[in-house]
Amino acid sequence: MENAAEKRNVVLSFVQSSGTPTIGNYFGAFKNWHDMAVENDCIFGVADLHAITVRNTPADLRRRSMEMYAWLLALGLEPEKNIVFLQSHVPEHSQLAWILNCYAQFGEASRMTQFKDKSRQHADNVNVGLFTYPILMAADILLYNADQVPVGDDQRQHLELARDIAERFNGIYGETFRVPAPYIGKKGAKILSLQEPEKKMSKSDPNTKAFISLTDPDDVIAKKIKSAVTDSEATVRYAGNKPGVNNLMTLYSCCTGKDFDAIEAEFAGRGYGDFKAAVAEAVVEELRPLRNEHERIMKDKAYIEKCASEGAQKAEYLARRTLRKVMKKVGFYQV
Ligand code: AQP
Repeated sequence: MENAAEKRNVVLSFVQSSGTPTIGNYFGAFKNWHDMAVENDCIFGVADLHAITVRNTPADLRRRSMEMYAWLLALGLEPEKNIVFLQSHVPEHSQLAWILNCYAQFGEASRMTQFKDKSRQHADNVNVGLFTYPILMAADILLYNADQVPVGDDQRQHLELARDIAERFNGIYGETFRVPAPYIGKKGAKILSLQEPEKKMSKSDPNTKAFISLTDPDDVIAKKIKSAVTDSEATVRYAGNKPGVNNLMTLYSCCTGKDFDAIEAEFAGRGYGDFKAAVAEAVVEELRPLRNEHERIMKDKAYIEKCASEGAQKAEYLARRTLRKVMKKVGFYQV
């Protein structure tokens, strides 16, 4: 991948196959991935190992992982030029995660807000995997010496931990890992729930009206936006006490490229009905080509499997090199 004459940045990011991706995943992550793939060496993965921190039906997990992989292809990430693969196909992720577990502190992992949130959501299944999720994420990143990791705002804390672990390990054993930098997009880094706009939109939210899936048909998108929680002021303006309207303005801005001042001017003197209709139309137009491309790719399972298998081979080659180096430094006896 690397051209000897010109060193390109390695950009890496993953998405869990914990459901159908939402417009939160799309604006917070996928769109940046697509843009960054032009000028960087990119590694994109379906984090299916992360997805088992909550209970799944095996057949559902298999289907969702394949569908998620197809979304990465539908985004145009070009598996011939980039590495696009499924995390569970490369065992080095789990192997490095174990080693890094021994270089992460219990106190650090306990501070992760996603662990606290998910422990509340899944009080009947607070498993150790949920707790060590950020360490596996650190392994995902550090295996490939990523320079930049484009993520939504919710992953910022996990990325900080990955950086801390890398620096700690380098401090003990000498330069081993590249310390990755986060890339948080200026727009869409935190798309909020349509029903509870104090919290982020999530694909695993039990309330399906809270999120827009990339597979939602046009009329469903329009209905969900129409029923989005706003406020009683009936004025389209961006303000601290209007999370629902701010969120819809963000969506509209992500789709149209207009800034908040322009949006306020466009809807001055008009109510939320007009505004929501315009947001719905913009979101529908933004998602339609992607959804069509996904439907097309999903009909060609052989192509999906060929890409996934080649992607795993390329990823494993790089991952094995890093893991070997790490094992040597830690002191494992090698033959
Ligand atoms: N609401 C969001 N706004 C902006 N970015 C978001 N991302 C997720 N939700 C939003 C970003 O999408 C990328 C992939 O996320 P993930 O699937 O690996 O994990 P997640 O952050 O836990 O996403 P979900 O949708 O909330 O999944 P579940 O419901 O399974 O927990 C990441 O870069 C993330 O920041």
